[in-house]
Amino acid sequence: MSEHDKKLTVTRRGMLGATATGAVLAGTGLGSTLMTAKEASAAANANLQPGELDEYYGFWSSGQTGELRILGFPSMRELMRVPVFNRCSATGWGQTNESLKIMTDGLLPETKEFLAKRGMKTYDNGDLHHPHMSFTDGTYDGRYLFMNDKANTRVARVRCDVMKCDKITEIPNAKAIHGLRPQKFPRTGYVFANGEDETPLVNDGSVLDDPSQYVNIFTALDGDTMEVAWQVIVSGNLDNTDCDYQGKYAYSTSYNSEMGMNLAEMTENELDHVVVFNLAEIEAGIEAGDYQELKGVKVLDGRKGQNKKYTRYIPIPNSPHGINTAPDGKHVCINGKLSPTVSIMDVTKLDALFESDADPRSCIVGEPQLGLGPLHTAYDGQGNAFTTLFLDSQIVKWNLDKAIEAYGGADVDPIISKVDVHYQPGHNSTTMGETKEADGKWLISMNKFSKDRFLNTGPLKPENEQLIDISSNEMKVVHDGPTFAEPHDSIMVRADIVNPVNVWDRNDVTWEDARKQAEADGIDLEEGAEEPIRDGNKVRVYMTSQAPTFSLEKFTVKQGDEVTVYITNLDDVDDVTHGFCLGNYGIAMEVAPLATASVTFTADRPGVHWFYCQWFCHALHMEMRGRMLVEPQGA
Ligand code: CUK
Ligand code: CUA
Repeated sequence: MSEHDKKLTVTRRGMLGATATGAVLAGTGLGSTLMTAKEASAAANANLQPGELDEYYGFWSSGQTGELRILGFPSMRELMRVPVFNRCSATGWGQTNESLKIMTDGLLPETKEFLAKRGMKTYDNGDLHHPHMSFTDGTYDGRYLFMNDKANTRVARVRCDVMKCDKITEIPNAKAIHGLRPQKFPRTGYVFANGEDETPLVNDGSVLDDPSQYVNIFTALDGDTMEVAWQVIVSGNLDNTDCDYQGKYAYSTSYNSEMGMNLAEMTENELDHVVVFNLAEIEAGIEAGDYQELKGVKVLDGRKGQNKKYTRYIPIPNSPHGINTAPDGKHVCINGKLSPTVSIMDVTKLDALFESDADPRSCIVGEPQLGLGPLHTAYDGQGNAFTTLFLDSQIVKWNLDKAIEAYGGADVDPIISKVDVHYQPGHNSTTMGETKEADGKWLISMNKFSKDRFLNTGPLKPENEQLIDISSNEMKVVHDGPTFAEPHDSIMVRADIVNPVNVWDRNDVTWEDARKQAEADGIDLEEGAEEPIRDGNKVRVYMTSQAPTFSLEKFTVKQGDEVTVYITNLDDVDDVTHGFCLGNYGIAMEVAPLATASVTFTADRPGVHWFYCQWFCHALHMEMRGRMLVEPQGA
């Protein structure tokens, strides 16, 4: 691209940015398409040239699609989709034995039974809202990503070395895991998970339409084992959650302190609350035996009025939603949703609540009015906060210290600027913004509606994630990014923190079961077997793949056999993934470089069935195929 062309690109992009901020600029007489040098450079940075790499990884929720997505920032290019709670046609997630083990191991026995009656091994849908990375000492450490499933009450973990899900835990006793955050200090540690929907504590049908007996559950998992560490019964439902930089407290918003069952009941009170969880007191309570054991989990009672030191309830104006700890390690913003305010909580004042039963509101040190529908707040690490205003379709930039001074009576306006977004933002996130290393470069506004921003795709339209340059006081929208159903939250992580491998380690635990079975059969996974191993009506086929061939051009089984195909990819070249797709059998899976993958099915269709490599791997990729010969029953 010539210098001249580059300038043209920059200018066009800059004009789009100026149009997006037009409404704000119009009133100031600055609404022209002329760009300052600074604007041009910010816009240019967001517009990477071919072959240039991004500065940040974006880890993206996909809502009801049930997967995790990886984007590059600031280009906003989608780099990868990582199936988690969903069934994936490309990778075989939800069909391979390796993925089914991960998807079923952590299910409750009652769920396995329920699904088996429907002919299912696991759920094939999920609703993934909140992906967050593991922390060490207050910042991302690149080990794991954790995420919730609101639809089927689960928490999952993705390994950052291979970017695959390795654990899924169904949470007992609770219903609808929504808010989720990893412990920031000293490390993760705990993964905190909110139960959103209230149900009877033992939900076996003995209590039905008697909401006075419903409870909500807060859960802490152990991020290393993915087992539930403990649970606390609370009053009111739980929405979003976060924790401090000191390792002492976690806290959750509740939009329904009334425990109402319909809209009118749920929004009746002027004040709902934030529940604060005292981690040391909870651990002491477990030590002292102050719990009941329910479905194998130690459950403590932290309901309002119990006056135990596990929880405190802080009144917050009507239906708070997002809760976000600032990088200063001291302040926490609680977003009012139905109230135009954000309440600022000072975590250093929480000790007093537990020690001296101080007024629960004494930890609130600011409550600025910011606009209509505040949902979530992000930070720049320089004392400023960015709050999404759902109803106003704006992001408001404001100063924490000034808001605190104003609450103390000073005549100062904490609001610095506002920018229009398109349209109706839910979450926003900033680069490294939920860590103590927040760097104040970029903000993403995750807008629920895109309306007219893209070519019309019919009644179902994409969401619109807008990239905003926050390097100066005046925020600039520099890019529109359409996304499909239906991201809620995202994080942006400095690229040097995330270092995935290019090929698998042959000793990886993922195919431990395959390795054990091969050993029992006297077979080397890395060599495969020339003939299927028969064990009654169970048949095991061991193959290797090396571009452009499978080690077997054909194998023969009998109709009705339960066949397991194991494929080990011997190509230790980066980006040479093979696949195994068995035509008209509904079978397909990914076999990544140096990985083993396996799939089990019943060979109930007699005849000749071609399998092929469905991952384009070589000039002779089309030729990478073979036959499964199924002898008819009785032959
Ligand atoms: S929640 Cu969706 S906009 Cu599930 Cu984090 Cu606030
Ligand atoms: Cu191997 Cu395509």
